[in-house]
Amino acid sequence: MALIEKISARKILDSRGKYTIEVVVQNKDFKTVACAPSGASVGKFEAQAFPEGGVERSIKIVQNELSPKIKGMDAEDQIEIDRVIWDFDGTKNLSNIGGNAAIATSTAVAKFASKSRNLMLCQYLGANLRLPFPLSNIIGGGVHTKGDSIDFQEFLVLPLGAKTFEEAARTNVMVHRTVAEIIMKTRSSYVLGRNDEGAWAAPLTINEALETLTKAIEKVEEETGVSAKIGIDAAASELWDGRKKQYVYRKEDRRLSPEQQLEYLLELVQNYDIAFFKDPFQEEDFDYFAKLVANTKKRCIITGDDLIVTNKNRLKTAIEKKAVKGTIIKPNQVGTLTDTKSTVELGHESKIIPAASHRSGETADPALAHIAVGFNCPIIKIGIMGGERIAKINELSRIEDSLKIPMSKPPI
Ligand code: 2PG
Ligand code: MG
Repeated sequence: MALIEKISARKILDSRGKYTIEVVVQNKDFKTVACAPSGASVGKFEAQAFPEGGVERSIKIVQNELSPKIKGMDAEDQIEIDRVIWDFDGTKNLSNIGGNAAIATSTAVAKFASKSRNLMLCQYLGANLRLPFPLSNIIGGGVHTKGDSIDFQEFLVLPLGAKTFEEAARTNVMVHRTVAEIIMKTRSSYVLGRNDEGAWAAPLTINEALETLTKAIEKVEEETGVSAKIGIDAAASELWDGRKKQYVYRKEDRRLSPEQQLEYLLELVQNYDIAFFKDPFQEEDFDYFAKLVANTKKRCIITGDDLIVTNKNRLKTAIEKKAVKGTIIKPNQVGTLTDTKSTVELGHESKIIPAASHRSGETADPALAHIAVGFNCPIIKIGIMGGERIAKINELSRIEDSLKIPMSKPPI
């Protein structure tokens, strides 16, 4: 029994300098805190992060209205508490209380229960624990990067050859560093900066980014023997012009119909060692996702994020239509840990790979590391630079050290 006596909330800054919410759950013996992240490339079907009136309004609602409803409940009754949150909100997208307040409350409750049992959060959340492979953003563009940036949002590394989490994280750091060395060799007058997720904001075309990443991965593999693959996040909803029904590549000055987009993506997957491809089409296009899955000859985890938004019903549709091989798991998209878990479970049952994921606006809360391990996600999409990302990476290495659990089976 972990009796909740009080829930309070306050505003804090996220890694982009925007306000978000942290929620504190306490009784006279101890207290736990959880913080909510925020996205920039936000899916249209996600929970609404804040209600009208913003973070201040969320805080007032949590303290004055939600807190009395949860007070006196047992933090181990996660399902019940999450139901209270939904019933109290009364909308489909948590727009009254705000998805960020909901997930921070839900996560703080789980932390509270785990603390009362003296367990790490991941141990409290699940069994047969394994460590996830970190999928890290190395070269970035899209809405996470200022200026005339690359049209795709992310070029990532997935170190599937790593035998331990420590080795996996080190590989990603080395690839990040090596990419900068390669870029600076040919563009020595350029000042290389980092974007919202700590990826290099480089003046490259999509092909140049892929060539650079390929070289860096090969070089690191030569040095360390650890093999790694490429990931891409096209964040295609951000490229989509719904009126003209085209994907607009501003930097490369190209417009592609969905059919041309399909041909282009198949060509990329054929030409590069891409093992993970997220959001290749806009968030409503289950059919073209399915065409990509059906026509991809290599093993590549075609993954929905904005398409599914961690929502079980949308994942069901994607499964029926054979639209994805992987699904991004972002707890704040769906608002509670109970919902997050049931989407992950549907993924597991249907052989869809769940990849736990950070948001571009993050906090130093390490909870995502525990959620990835506790819910058996074989991949965690997380940056390898910046304190708010490293908080999760370091937490995973602490989990590795203290629980001595193995890596997940490579999902591909
Ligand atoms: C994404 C995320 C994280 P955002 O698109 O997957 O990389 O970005 O939080 O802006 O949606
Ligand atoms: Mg996004």
